[in-house]
Amino acid sequence: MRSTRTLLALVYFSVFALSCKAPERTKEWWENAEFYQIYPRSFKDSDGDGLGDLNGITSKLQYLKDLGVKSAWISPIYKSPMFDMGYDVSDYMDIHPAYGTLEDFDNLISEANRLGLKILLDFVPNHSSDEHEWFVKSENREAGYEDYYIWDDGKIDPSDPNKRLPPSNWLSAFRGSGWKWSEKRKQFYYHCFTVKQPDLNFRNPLVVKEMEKVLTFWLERGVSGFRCDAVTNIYEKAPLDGVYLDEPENPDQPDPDDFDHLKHIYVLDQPESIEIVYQWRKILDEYREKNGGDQRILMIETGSPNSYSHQFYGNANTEGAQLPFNFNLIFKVDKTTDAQGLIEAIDTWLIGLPAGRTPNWVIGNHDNRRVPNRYGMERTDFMNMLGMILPGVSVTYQGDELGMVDGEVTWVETVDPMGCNTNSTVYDDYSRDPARTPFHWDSTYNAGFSTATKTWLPVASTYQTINVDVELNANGKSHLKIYKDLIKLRSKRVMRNGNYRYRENNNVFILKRFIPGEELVVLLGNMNDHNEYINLSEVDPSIPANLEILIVSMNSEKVVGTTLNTKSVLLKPSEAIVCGGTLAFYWR
Ligand SMILES: *[C@@H]1O[C@H](CO)[C@@H](O)[C@H](O)[C@H]1NC(C)=O
Ligand SMILES: *[C@@H]1O[C@H](CO)[C@@H](O)[C@H](O)[C@H]1NC(C)=O
Ligand SMILES: CC(=O)N[C@H]1CO[C@H](CO)[C@@H](O)[C@@H]1O
Ligand SMILES: [Ca+2]
Ligand SMILES: [Ca+2]
Repeated sequence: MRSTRTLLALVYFSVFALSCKAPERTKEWWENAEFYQIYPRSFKDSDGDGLGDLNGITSKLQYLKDLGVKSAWISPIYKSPMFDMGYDVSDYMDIHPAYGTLEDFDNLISEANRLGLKILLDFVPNHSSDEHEWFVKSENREAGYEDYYIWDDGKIDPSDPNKRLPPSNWLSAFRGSGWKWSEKRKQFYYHCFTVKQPDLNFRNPLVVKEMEKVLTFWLERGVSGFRCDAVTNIYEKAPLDGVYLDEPENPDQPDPDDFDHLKHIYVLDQPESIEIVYQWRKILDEYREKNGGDQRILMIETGSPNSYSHQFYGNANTEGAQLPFNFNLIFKVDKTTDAQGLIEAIDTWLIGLPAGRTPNWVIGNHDNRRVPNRYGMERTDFMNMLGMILPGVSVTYQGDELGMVDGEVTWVETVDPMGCNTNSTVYDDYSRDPARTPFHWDSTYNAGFSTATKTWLPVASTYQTINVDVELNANGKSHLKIYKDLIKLRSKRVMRNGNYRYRENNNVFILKRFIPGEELVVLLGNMNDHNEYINLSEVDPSIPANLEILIVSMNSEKVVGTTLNTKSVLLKPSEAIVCGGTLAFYWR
């Protein structure tokens, strides 16, 4: 057994030693980047009205620079009546007045340029606000705008021929029918999200053109790309002989108003929604050819099956989005997940990943509960380590670097339509507000977010212990210091170009990044609720007897800079550590 292993190892080593000689391709800026999601309403309020704004963001770009992230994507800042917190755009080429002006935006970009940070905007193509002039004109059947949205007469109500019923059983993601009757136009329009967010009709070439103009407008103002919202919703199945087809029911969800009550074979994941991303990529590439500079990029919001999501990357003939978001660590991992479950969640994205494409890891955003609440307080650092040490791109939602926990938002304070569309008893199961409360800068009034008497959502009660100031100045460890150390670690060659393998042993998750004969980085995370011993040499003979401890989780008592004896590693429940060393030879 032993000798075959050694022999195998030698064979692998020689294969890899050879392949290592190949010159390294120069990577584009985004391929190893850390992305940081700014939720503008809650990041920093510069003028004391209780709402975050552009000047607030600009004043804090230095914070992002100090964190070490490469790029920020900003949730919508466009003019909006704010029924879905800006995901209901009433003018794609202007800034929401409470957030600032186009001039403020230009200032933000020039400050970002000065600091070497790349800014991406959220692009919301699937739907506009019903207060957008396109919708107003379309509802009035103004020439040229008639077909900007998805209009239909509906079905005749058998009990009253003067009444109409919705064209199909399609549901809104925010509960209830996805069709809304317009008294003015005497037709229904389709809205996958709130009634205030009518879906645009991308089967109309004029709409496609309008959206291309939006992309160009912001490229010219200096953005480095776009994070594209709800892309899998863009196209619906075209009506058959003028009739929209009903979706089949999903027996797993009996509540008829819940979006999951139907199997979305017609309103999600249509092939045309992939094609349009390829067209946008062309626009970005052409813009770069003409104007120079670094690659402009597309990040795609997709929670669809990987076989669909992976297609956004492009194919042998066509380039697509650089980064379709990978939400598997959000959807498939929670407090109860064991190491095997985690491995499956990681596999789900990496297996079938088209060759040469860059993986990415999202662990939080404004639609899901905070990292400690979802994964368990004790696993907070481990999840940040995982997102940073797995190969490719990491995506952090603002506050996750601090270990921010869900804020407390009462029914009366609730503003998210997903919460408001339910009732005072169950709203907390639906509302996305708890993850959207103001960012914690320091221990002063309103966590240093705003001087207002009332902020748009209440500041979470935890702000005096979880905030930037306290965590930066902590005597010992802090989530924030751990996060910054992880970003520093990412500058190592092994993290940029190294190979990777992950496995588990007695429910301890083990991830290694390595360049054979050169560098090794190992992440260990105990997913048990009891102490666990592991013998790494037994699990992976290529790991040397001693490694240096580089980064440890808050709950660890190990000391950074000391040596880890890998033949006998004791890990406390949920303890996570990152170690480094030299890799003698290749081992699978
Ligand atoms: C709130 O909604 C839930 C689930 O839809 C329902 O079971 C409950 O009866 C409702 N409560 C009130 C007070 O309306
Ligand atoms: C760890 O495993 C190695 C390789 O199998 C073995 O030589 C060593 O004795 C083990 N150490 C302990 C503490 O079990
Ligand atoms: C993660 C994300 O961006 N979610 C958004 C998807 O789109 C809907 C409608 O625009 C928003 O409400 C979500 O916040
Ligand atoms: Ca403000
Ligand atoms: Ca749509």
